Amino acid sequence: MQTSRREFVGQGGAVLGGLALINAPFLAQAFPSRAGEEVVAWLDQPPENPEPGAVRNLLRWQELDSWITPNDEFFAIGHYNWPVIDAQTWTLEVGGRTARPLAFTLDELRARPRREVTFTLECSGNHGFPWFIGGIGTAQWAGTPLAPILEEAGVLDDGREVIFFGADQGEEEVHEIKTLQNFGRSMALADAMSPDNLLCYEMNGAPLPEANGFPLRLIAPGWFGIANVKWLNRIEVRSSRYMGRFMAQDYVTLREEQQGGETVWRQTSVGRALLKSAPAKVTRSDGSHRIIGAAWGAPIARVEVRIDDGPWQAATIDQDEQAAFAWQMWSLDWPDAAPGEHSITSRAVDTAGNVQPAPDDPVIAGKRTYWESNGQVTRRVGI
Ligand SMILES: Nc1nc2c(c(=O)[nH]1)N[C@H]1C(S)=C(S)[C@@H](COP(=O)(O)O)O[C@H]1N2
Ligand SMILES: [Mo]
Repeated sequence: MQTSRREFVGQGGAVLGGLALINAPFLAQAFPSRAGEEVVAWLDQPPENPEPGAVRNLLRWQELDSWITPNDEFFAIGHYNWPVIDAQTWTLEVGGRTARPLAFTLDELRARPRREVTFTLECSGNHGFPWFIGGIGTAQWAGTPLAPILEEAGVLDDGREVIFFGADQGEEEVHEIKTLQNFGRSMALADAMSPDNLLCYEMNGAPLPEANGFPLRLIAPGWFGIANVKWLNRIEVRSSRYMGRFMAQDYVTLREEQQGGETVWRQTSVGRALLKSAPAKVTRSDGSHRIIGAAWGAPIARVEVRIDDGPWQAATIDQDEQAAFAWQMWSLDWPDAAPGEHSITSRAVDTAGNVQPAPDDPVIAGKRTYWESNGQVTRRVGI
């Protein structure tokens, strides 16, 4: 793969040892690190993952040391089974309300125009539970654009929704009627036609790992994880709204709002990513401390950090590794850290001036379900 990364240079501009000479693409990332630093472990470590069958390999924030998450450290979520697919016999079907139903082999998709996107994939449930704070990772995804394929299929005039089906299946029950269904998620036709969407077969230069959707998945940059359907084998255009489990039951945000003194309930399907940031780790080097974190979900203008009840301080944003849909690393030097326990909170501000909401912001306080938990994250550390 192309590794147009700059040399392994710390934020101060010093080349660290001889590492720059080693051709190891995922070591060679800029990251706000200092030679000889050690990580000060968080006091509030997340509890053990209670759902190892469905959720794997969560990011361990304090071990974060690269902009790109290596494939073997990338989290994975499978709500049904974890299909192992034979790429030789697998095909992608495109049909429904289309003039020309199409089918593609993996080789045929790989022969089409190739595009890459560096995109931070976050599960919308991330930070919804104390144990679930590592459902996030950033990869360079490669594939072929979706929109030209829908154009070739010829969406009929009444086609309004595009459903992406995975090969994984599970039992669903509606009014005591049990059915075996494939994982499915839909998008409005206009959203599906976005030039950003890729039919993705590669992750960080390697074929998609099985856990991340081999041989093909949708990559929908700017959308929460759930939209990025893995083990994709059928794309279906329909004239009516798709109301499958992962659109209309799970991954539904229920929020209380006050409108003119009345309580109004807003119940929405999880959709686009939201502005967010989190402290990743605190490091110590020669007795001085530094707070390092990430911000994502919207174009980031700045990140601010608060220690205990102190003032919000502007963090430095890494200018070297930036991409429209990827997280931004930031850091704040903490030279005068006093011994004892401290809390660290970060908040991101996007280029439109929106601020990542505080826990008591109505948008967070009025939210009843755990999805889309983009409120400010506080961690505890002992100095
Ligand atoms: N077919 C299928 N696609 C899926 C899922 C799934 O269970 N089945 N899980 C979704 C969820 S909830 C998330 S957060 C992302 C996670 O992608 P990853 O496993 O590659 O990290 O995949 C999404 N795509
Ligand atoms: Mo998810």
